[in-house]
Amino acid sequence: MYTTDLSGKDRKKPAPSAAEDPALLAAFEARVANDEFIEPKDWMPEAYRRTLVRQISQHAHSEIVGMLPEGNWITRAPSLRRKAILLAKVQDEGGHGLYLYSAAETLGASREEMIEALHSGKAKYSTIFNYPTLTWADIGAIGWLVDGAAIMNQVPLQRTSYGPYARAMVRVCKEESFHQRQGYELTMALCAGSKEQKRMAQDALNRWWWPSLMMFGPPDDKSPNTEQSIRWRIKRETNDELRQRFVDVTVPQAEAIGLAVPDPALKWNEDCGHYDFGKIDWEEFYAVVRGEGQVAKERMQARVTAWEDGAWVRNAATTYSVKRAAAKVAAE
Ligand code: BYC
Repeated sequence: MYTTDLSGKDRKKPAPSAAEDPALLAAFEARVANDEFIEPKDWMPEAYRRTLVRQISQHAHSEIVGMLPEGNWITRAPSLRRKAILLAKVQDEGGHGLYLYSAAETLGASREEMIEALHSGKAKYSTIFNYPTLTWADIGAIGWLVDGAAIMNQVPLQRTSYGPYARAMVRVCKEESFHQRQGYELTMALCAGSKEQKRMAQDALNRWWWPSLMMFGPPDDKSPNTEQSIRWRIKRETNDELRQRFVDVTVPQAEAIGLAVPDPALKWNEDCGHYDFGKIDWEEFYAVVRGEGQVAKERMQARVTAWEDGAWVRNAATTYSVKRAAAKVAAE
């Protein structure tokens, strides 16, 4: 049986669904503290459900919008091998979005509601996808840095307290690991190539480094959701903890291929065993969250157009399933 600590403890019987009362709340909190998974039919506080719908749907939107910057380069990949890799990766991201929308649906959110919230600008998605992909080296930087940051954040989510979200993350993390490696391998190839190719790789690192650090969210003392989400074991580590781990892992990777991280304040701190790094421009982060990112409008327009152009497919699938159900009833 799955549990969030993966240690095989037996799960208690699901609590009955009922109005929120202190005894149910105490039982729920005890289960979470005991590292048990909460499942869709279990009783849960309304605020826990809302927090999960918010985070999981934002996560799903990020995967779907995140297909756009890389999709932009599929037809311009420099070789068949690179094109096949990029196609597979972008397709994986679509799959991640679908598992995540399904996980949010188990909490009572409808797909239409979530999509409408994205298209109307009510729902957030990761700031990182509001930056443009200017050169082929950006595809390497996205895999290496953006998927690298994503996996740092998602590995702990395999042990998040909500079962469907945690289980979706197991497969997502396996795929993200391939994504990160293909991005680093692409960047390595550029660094081992001509001067101009190495310059492109450095330029991509310069543009994607700081936005990648922002992906982890605001600093802990400015993060309104972290404390409660950690208590409910939705988040297993804080934004700053994960950001620091990303910096510690990624700086040696840059050095190994001869790239310079664009941060003059970056310095190994012997005393604490971590890198110290410079100040993040939080004004830029909040501006991008507000929808002022360089390509934010373009991204949303692309999503709305895709949704509208795909209406006939959804209608055809719905009509077919109604016909099949009717035929099954008629045959019985
Ligand atoms: N961008 O209290 P906080 C991928 C918002 S895609 C925009 O710390 P929380 C990939 C936050 O929502 C993977 N908004 O919030 C795909 C909150 O606003 P609301 C994406 C952000 O939720 C394709 C407010 O700021 N990964 O891998 O405790 C190609 C205060 O923040 C951002 C996920 O979605 C941001 N970066 O923590 C390649 C991971 N950061 O909702 C790759 C799942 C914060 O209160 N999500 N905000 O209005 C999480 O782990 C958490 O939601 C976060 C934020 C760590 C992101």
